[in-house]
Amino acid sequence: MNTRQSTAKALVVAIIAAAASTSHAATINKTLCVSVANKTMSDGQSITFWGFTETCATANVGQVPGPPVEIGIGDTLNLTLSIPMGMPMTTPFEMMTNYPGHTIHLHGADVPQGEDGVPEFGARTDGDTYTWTPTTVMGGSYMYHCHQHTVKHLEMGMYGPMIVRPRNAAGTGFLNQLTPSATTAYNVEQTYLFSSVDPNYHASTAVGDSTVFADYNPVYFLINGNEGKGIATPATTLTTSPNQKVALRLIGLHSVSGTFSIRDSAGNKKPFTVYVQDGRQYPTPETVETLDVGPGQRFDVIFSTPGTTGAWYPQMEFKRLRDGSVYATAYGRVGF
Ligand SMILES: [Cu+2]
Repeated sequence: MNTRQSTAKALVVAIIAAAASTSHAATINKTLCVSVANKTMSDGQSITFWGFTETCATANVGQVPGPPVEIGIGDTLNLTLSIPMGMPMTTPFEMMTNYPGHTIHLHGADVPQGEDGVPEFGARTDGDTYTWTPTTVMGGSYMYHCHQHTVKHLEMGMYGPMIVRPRNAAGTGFLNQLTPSATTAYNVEQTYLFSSVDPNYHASTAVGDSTVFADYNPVYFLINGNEGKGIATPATTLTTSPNQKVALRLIGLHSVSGTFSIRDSAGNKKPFTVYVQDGRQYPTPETVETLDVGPGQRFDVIFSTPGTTGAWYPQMEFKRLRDGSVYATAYGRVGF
């Protein structure tokens, strides 16, 4: 290494060290409750969900997905699940005779077992506080979900996005970057949380170790809780301008396979670059036209809008686990 390389390396180390500083770290306290949410689907069928909500004193206000949990690198998150005292409780707090209550599992977070929200490993199911402090290398997208009888409760809608963001040098706000690396800078961002729904799993008879759980036959495929069955009826929309960098946070909470792409109105694929997978930055970003997103996975990607006005359609082909055939495609829209 020559002197110039050495100086350059020292500068990079200094910049990384500055970005990694946690001297301005904050403590984020957030409380979630569980509430029923009834959604009318595109075919007119009403489906009962259980959703997390910050509106704890009101009935039937569950959100699917739950409210986003945002935390800065170096911050300490105290995420509290508040469940009314006096178990056993009424629906949705005690629908499962053998599996009462709920937890919050911070999926992908490196936490001690006591913060992990897994009842099989001793987690409380009558409310608890879950604490996590993400380090410098953990910028990116995560998810939280209930881990009580996961097959049932995940399907019922008990999930939401969790985003770990780099703070600015003063600690007063977040940078528009996926990670502390300036190479991940973007102008605008949006979360694409994928999920699937099998109505049979939502039936009141689907309790305990019911045989209904032996097979999974999803009927509805959601982005951010909406079906978005065509480009004219997108599940989620973002409006920006030409020549902008758009970050999409892809979060897989579906229980099937899926392939993500971004296409124009004629169906032509547009390239996008994957910077972060499962909360860790790639050493070398990868530019692709399709990306398989499986259950539990997260990808943070960036694409550039073209120089002229128009719209592109980020979309997810939901596929059968057995043979990869497509169930349905859910569409979003980015206008520019
Ligand atoms: Cu639950």
